[in-house]
Amino acid sequence: MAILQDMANALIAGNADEVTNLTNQALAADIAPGTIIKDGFIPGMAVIGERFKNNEIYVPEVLIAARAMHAGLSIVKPLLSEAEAKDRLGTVCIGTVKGDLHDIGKNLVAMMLEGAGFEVIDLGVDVAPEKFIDAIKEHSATHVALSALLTTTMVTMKQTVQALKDAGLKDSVKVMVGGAPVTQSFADEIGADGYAPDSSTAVDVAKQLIGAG
Ligand code: B1M
Repeated sequence: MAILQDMANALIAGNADEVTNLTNQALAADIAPGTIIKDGFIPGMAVIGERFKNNEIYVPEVLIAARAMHAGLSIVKPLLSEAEAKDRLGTVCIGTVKGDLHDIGKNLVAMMLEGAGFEVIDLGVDVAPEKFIDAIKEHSATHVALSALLTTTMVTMKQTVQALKDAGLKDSVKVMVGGAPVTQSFADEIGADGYAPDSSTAVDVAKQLIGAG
């Protein structure tokens, strides 16, 4: 649909006002909230992710595009909850591990997961293992997603996975890890169930882990 392509283009251009206008127009034209996310926001963010990966754009452009996506998401999110609450794929508790304050990538992963139909509980940055454990219990989470951007906080990631094991939660929640210094072999080493190098893959991995991919 042309309006969704326009929306993706506006998001890529970082034009939050245009994304807002087009989102309202799409809703007025009876396009479902989930379709707006799936065929408008996600393709736009996928282009941004790809350009960022290829060093064609840098962090400020990513942030501006993410802000434009948030402008649209804030409109469709309440409607999505109402319309598609029963179809939620699962609940993901996500956070940047203790000692680490980087949240740009984590926020993108959270947005993509949300857009893909997961309920996302964002615990923020500098999240201690106990806080993850409390949130998993409180929200009956199906997944926990840990982000780390520093080689020093990869250690905390390992400690968090161990804390989940000690709390007896490791078998009931799927543990996903990611962040620039994190690799598949590190994920395997610490006993994580899944690793994703980027936010789009994070969605695929989250789905695969519950057999929905
Ligand atoms: Co920091 N920083 N930083 N920093 N910073 C890095 C990470 C660094 C590589 C820069 C460098 O030296 N070249 C370096 C780490 C070196 C290392 O450990 N090997 C570094 C450093 C050293 C530091 C400080 C220690 C600097 C200092 O104070 N001396 C300090 C640490 C503070 C702390 O955390 N305790 C620090 C601080 C900061 C700022 C506050 C200034 C700012 C963060 C702002 C914010 O996040 N709100 C910042 C920034 C912006 C960066 C860089 C430039 C960009 C990070 C970023 O946002 N990338 C970064 C250099 C770089 O990466 N080029 C750097 C964009 C983002 C979209 O990508 O986060 O990788 P990314 O997320 C991707 C994937 O990794 C993946 O999906 C995302 C989207 O595709 N992903 C996941 C991420 N989390 C996931 C979780 C998942 C799955 C996938 O779960 C399943």
